[in-house]
Amino acid sequence: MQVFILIISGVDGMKNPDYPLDLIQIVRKFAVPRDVESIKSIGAGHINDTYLVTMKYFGKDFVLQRINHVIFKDVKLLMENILRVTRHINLRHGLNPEVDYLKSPSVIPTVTGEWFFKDVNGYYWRCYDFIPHDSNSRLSAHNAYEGGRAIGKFQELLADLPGERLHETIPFFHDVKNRLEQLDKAVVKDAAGRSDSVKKELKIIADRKEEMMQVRNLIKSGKIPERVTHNDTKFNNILFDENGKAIAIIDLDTVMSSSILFDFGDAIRTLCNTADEDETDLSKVRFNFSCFEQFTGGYLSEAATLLIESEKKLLAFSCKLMVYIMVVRFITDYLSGDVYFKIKYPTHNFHRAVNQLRLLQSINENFDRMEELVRKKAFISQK
Ligand code: ADP
Ligand code: GN1
Ligand code: MG
Repeated sequence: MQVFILIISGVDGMKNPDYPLDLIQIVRKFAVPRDVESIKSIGAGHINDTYLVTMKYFGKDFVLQRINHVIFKDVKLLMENILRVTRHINLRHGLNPEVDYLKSPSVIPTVTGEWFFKDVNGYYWRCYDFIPHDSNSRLSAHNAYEGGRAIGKFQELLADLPGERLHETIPFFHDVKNRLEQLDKAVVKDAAGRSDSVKKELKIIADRKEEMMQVRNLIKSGKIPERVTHNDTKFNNILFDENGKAIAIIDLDTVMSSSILFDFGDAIRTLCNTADEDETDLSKVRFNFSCFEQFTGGYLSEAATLLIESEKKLLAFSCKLMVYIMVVRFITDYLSGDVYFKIKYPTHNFHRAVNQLRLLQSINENFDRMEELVRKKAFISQK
């Protein structure tokens, strides 16, 4: 059986098209066999629309995605980044599959040799090979270790990416100052008339601002180096096999030059939350210290030799920072009328923000032992 995935998005300007989507005609634009068995929507990503394209006889399946061009404004540059990154990882994997175990999806060209297809309505499509994986993988200490290993490996594999700096597909993506400015604007504009209802959350955000700006200043000053990083390391962007082994990292739209701290912190944000980011019962939301321990061990098993002392020292803090940034982004989107993240009900973004605030509180309660653990595992000197 062979499968293809197609991705479609739900942001303003990217609503479901008002014409019936003839997915088979879009699949036909790509250099894949003609024996398509089925095309069905898959995945729980917040940004693109993804379809699995199953083949009858070919023995390999595909993924078709509609790229969110409202968020990723220059699809050509975006695909240039993805090609460079996937080719580099797959080349290294091909040279040494035992050591460089991590795969990345290969981009399938169109029949005319392009890397994406623009339809008559202005929507952009791309096709990847489907990486068979365990679609039911659940969070566990073992997965956390493997997840850490995969993120560390990803950074290590890309540390020698030749050529120019990657294109910035979303400028200032993890720049907390930028995110706070966007929030301020959303509060003033109050497009959805919701500002009054989030006063408590805005106060918590303001109270923590100074603490969160510190890392940004270290990055700007060059004390934290820029490296090729993923920038969206949430759990469902890491694929595992049936034995819980991490086999691939997907969702490469945000691979850019940035700090490793964001990859570490963002992975912990989802891998070490005892509940899902969408959980509304806050009593279920806690920081899972043993998953943190496992993730950190796995991550350092691959990345330790890459990192410098200033990065290691901030690993624990990066978890607070990434959760804080997500609080700011979810509240901003809620105030803006839910124009960025896909939602399932009107207060979804608000509840995501509150969930992340609860997680932040739980991280604070665990922070001393997180720092202690990182110090031991990363052999940071006490000075
Ligand atoms: P989004 O940006 O919307 O999060 P992703 O690229 O993460 O989109 O894709 C959404 C989901 O589709 C993933 O979480 C995964 O389940 C599935 N998926 C995407 N690409 C592949 C692939 N090449 N092989 C297997 N599954 C994939
Ligand atoms: C989005 O695309 P997805 O669902 O993997 C977002 C991330 C957020 C995440 C929150 C390009 O990730 O930055 O952390 O939602 N991706 C983009 O769940 O904005
Ligand atoms: Mg994703």
